Amino acid sequence: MNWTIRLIAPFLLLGLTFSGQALAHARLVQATPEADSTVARPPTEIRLRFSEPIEARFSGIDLSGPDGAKITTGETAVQDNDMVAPVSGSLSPGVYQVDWHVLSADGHKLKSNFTFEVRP
Ligand SMILES: [Cu+2]
Repeated sequence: MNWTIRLIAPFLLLGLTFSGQALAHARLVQATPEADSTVARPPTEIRLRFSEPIEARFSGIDLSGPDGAKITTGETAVQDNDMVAPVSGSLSPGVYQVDWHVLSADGHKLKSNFTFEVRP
């Protein structure tokens, strides 16, 4: 029976290697405003940086206000690892939620959210 183990062991190792690479997909590395932060000045844009390039077509940012209502932002722009949504007008004091979704260059879809507070 030993020979079967010797035969399949290299394939098992190969499988582990590939699954390890698959786990290394794009993740959010920087956000402006920062997650869970309090900012004195209302942001003029929501800027997210990922660990890998992302695809513009299936990526986006949704912003909602203290009352939970969606806030219309400018069109989300994607360049390389960065995604930016311009915020027009001044956000009044309160807690805002950023919902983002991206398709990373390796084909994985990811989404998450965070909040920040505007407190002048
Ligand atoms: Cu991935």
